[in-house]
Amino acid sequence: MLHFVTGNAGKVHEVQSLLDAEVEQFEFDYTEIQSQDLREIAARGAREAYREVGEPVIVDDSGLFVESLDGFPGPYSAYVEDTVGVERLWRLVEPEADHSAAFRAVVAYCDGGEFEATPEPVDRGERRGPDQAAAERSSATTDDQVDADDLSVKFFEGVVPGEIVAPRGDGGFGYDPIFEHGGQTFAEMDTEQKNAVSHRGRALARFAEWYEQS
Ligand code: ITT
Ligand code: NA
Repeated sequence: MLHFVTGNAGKVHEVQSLLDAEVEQFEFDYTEIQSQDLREIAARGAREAYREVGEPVIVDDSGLFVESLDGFPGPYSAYVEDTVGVERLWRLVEPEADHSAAFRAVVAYCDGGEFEATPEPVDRGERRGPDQAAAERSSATTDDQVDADDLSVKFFEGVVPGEIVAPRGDGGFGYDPIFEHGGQTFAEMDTEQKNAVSHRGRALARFAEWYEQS
């Protein structure tokens, strides 16, 4: 049985809607280290939770990165939602000329086993300039490196670009009312529509492709 480690019911709903595999929510308060890196946070959570439950686990660490605020709130998105709130984040972005933003999700999987690293494509960067190759790497929507730490963790990432707008819609959770993609806010989409384009949906689709054939 796959355990999804989270206290966030909105995430659970999206994961259960997307994955064919049976998933059980596992509420476990893992150490959320202060880190700029979603991977580090997710990997720590996956290792701790695996040690606790002894069965396969996934952790989703995600965040909203606003261009004009240099990527804020990013890894601090949960803290900012709890303190400042979604409406006031919109007020902060409203006067800015550039409203562009991205949601990012890292799904970390741990089952106590070891995973093969996927080899880098041999032609990476050959037909592209170094700047573009670097940009592609930093905005990579797929990545499945292996952490060299004690317990192996496999990562699946998803990114979705959008715009910060005045709140609209009552679906979803968190920052969904102020994140617009393709003319609709995430809070105006149903779960399937959101999963088809969202950061979490993209990361989970990559995870599912790997998990269901392994
Ligand atoms: P767990 O750590 O227990 O999984 P969390 O809500 O604390 O739940 P994160 O630490 O990953 O999750 O923080 C992510 C923050 O970004 C949190 O404020 C979420 O509400 C927000 N967020 C993440 N994905 C989102 C989405 O799809 N739509 C809206 N807000 C999202
Ligand atoms: Na959290």
